[in-house]
Amino acid sequence: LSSNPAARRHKFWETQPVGQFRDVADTSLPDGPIEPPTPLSEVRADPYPLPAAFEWLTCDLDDDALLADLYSLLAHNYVEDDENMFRFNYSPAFLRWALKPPSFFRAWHIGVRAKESKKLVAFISGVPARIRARDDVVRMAEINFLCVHKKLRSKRLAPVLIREVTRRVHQENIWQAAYTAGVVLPTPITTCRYWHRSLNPKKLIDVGFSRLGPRMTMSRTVRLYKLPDAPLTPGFRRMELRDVAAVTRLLRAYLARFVVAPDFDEVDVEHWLLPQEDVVDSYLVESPETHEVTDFCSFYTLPSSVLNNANYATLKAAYSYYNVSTKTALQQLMNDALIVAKQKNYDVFNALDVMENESFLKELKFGPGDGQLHYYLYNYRIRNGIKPSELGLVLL
Ligand code: NHW
Repeated sequence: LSSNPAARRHKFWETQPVGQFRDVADTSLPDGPIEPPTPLSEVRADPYPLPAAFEWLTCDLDDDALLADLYSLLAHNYVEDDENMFRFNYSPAFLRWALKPPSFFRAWHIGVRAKESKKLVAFISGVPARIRARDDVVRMAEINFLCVHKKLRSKRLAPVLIREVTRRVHQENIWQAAYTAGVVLPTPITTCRYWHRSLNPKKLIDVGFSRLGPRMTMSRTVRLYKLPDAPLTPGFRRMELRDVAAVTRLLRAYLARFVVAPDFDEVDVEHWLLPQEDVVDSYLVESPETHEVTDFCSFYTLPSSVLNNANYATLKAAYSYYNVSTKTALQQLMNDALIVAKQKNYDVFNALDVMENESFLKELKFGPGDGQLHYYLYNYRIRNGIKPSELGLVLL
């Protein structure tokens, strides 16, 4: 039809309670739920039908064999960059962390397998979250890891997976969801960009992730991205269990500034932010004088497989997660985050232009990436959307 995404038809999405492109100009529509909840007795009781050769499988991620199957489905079929040079390679430990937060629902870990071979061929998941939109804290599902095996693409399996997860979310009396995607669907609440900070520029250039700048040599490039050997801020240290209360206080006060943000309590902070090797890392500044925790930064670990390169199989990437500065300038705090990521052998540090990240990206030598990340809410309208800097939510 047109290269304008808003002009494209969406046979599935046009049937769903999401902001529709045709309503964008209608200022009479109120913020908040698009449809009211239906009585639980009216929620469909049976799973949606699948093509005859397939069956639903509620996944038990404590089962190592099942987790290995999920890992492998995603490692071979999940998100690639536009040029098909890299593919996300979420680790099994990461998947367990991402999918089993406090009060998770096993029924929301939804696989599809071939009846005969029992091979896992598709997946979608949700986890519960409390997300605040303006003054309204809403129970939502965060939907992620939607994946259909490459051989089964374009057969309208994705809408069946989405309807099924929606049904199972409704069964818990939850009527809203949050999700992100690289594709444009009706209708993003905001559109963000990834920025990338080289830590190992030589490898990034070798694998084709980045290019040597004009009039740059490799040795000048290596020098440009060089970082100190150890963090610079006095009192900068790894977060520990005993810090959960202080970090929760910092984070709650900070996230209150954004239009859309998670409503984290201590139980959430312990799960989502307490360091786990090669999954999530958090650091804070404890004042050497008062022992008060004044600043906090965190990143998660998401490697990418390097497709078709003779020298390297994976890129080790850190993704900026939640950061709070009250005493240490955000730029200095993030410089220390870069330094620890470099110490831990990450190749690149990525960050979205959400929250106050714009204030340090250029200064700390991040460069803009080519992909965009669109944020969506299901059954919740935010008229006119928001700016990336008004968004306080990072999904994995
Ligand atoms: S985004 C990552 C999604 N995964 C990948 O990109 C992996 C590689 N690709 C694939 O596996 C993070 C397939 O291409 C997928 C589509 C499975 C993506 N979100 O089956 P068909 C998430 O996981 C629509 C939503 O023929 P396919 C977030 C598309 O617009 N919809 O396509 C997930 C079209 O509908 P339309 C997507 O290529 C959020 C229809 O699917 C989509 O074989 C999910 C075509 O289906 C995407 N990323 O499979 C929504 N990609 O109306 C949650 C395509 O345009 C909503 N589509 O005709 C909330 C639910 C809970 C509510 C609770 C109250």
